[in-house]
Amino acid sequence: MHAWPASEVPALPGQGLPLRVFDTATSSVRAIVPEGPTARLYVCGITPYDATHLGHAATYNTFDLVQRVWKDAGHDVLYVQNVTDVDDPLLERAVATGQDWTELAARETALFREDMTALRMLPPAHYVGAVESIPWIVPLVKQLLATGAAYELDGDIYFSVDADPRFGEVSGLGRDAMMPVFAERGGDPQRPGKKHPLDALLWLSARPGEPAWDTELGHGRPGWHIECVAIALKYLGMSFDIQGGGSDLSFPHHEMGAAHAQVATGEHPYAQAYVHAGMVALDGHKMSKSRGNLVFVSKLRREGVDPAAIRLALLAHHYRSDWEWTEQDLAQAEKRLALWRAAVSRPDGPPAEGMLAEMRAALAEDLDAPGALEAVDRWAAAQAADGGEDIGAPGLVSRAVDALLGVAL
Ligand code: 5CA
Ligand code: ZN
Repeated sequence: MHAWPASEVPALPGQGLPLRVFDTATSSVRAIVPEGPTARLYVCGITPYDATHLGHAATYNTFDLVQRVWKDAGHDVLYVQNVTDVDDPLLERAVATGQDWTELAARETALFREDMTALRMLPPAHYVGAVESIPWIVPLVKQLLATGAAYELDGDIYFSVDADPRFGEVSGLGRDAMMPVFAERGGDPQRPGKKHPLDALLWLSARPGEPAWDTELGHGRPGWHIECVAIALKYLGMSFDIQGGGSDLSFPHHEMGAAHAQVATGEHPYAQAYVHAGMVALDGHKMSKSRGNLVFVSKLRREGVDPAAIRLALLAHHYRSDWEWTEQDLAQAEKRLALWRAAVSRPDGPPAEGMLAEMRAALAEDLDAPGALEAVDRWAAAQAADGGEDIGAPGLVSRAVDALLGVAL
């Protein structure tokens, strides 16, 4: 499917620093060094049964920063994102609201594109739906069956977690700790007949009233984890640089994805690093479509909120922290945006090269966006205090804020 239009990334003088970022698998901040000129990034996309909320936006903002740091350091970026356009929650919502599931998915995906465009998130080179990836999922599942890593149960096909000696490496969880999380996040540990309770669905045979496709695996539809693996392997190959998503995806989704891919290809690792954004909450609970405690990006936009202010509100929190959205977040971001805009609208100002260096240093060290904002705040405060005579400074600040933070002043 098509992605959304790219906003231009202005060129900056000099070059940014290599990216260091927290990798869940090693529990450490590590330098992520792409093998060649092109850095490869896969970010898990939405399940399109409801509109984009601020939690989604915060997660996509995180990986937008990753791309901006890489580009600033001289890399090309090959970015892939999926859309889980057939899965249980989408089908359940369609039935509950009497809608056609394809129309629901198409409408919410279109709204997501609009939100991403408004927020100036860089688009993926390949934006791929689960449905369109079925032709690559089928051979991958066949390969897992052939190696004995997958088995059939009443027409469904499961991945055997015992087939991967490295299982647990991504999340760092032991099997006892995995159990309740697996049950909470779409797994079926109780199903009788499974070889291990943690075994994950690769393929579901057709259920009455649900969509299904005729394939060599039978009449059915794909499981969730294998969808992302098939898309990532098709467009990025093994050992791509970063597998990204929110922290709720580290287990089971990214753990299973790594296991599926490593067992199917016989290669390791699936990704060089697994990077996870913290969860955004509202009213004391993680914002989630199933709970319904949501603030939608599109609703804020309709109310006339400047998307640049939404983006600044997200950037004010470090990507790894869990945080709660309040009205204050937006009010502070609007105030900051107004100050910055006033500062760059003057014909000259204090030199900004130091600010650029500080922004680069902050972002390269585990995407410290709050640190980058403070660097701009300091420049704006100096501008307000006694101005300066560097006629290039306001333009450089505008370009730096746009190129590195995706905020148009
Ligand atoms: N389609 C799958 C991934 S393959 C999925 O998880 N879809 S989603 O719509 O539920 O979430 C999309 C992305 O937003 C995921 O990376 C998820 O981790 C992230 N996300 C969901 N809720 C929040 C939240 N409250 N805060 C931060 N990120 C969130
Ligand atoms: Zn995914």
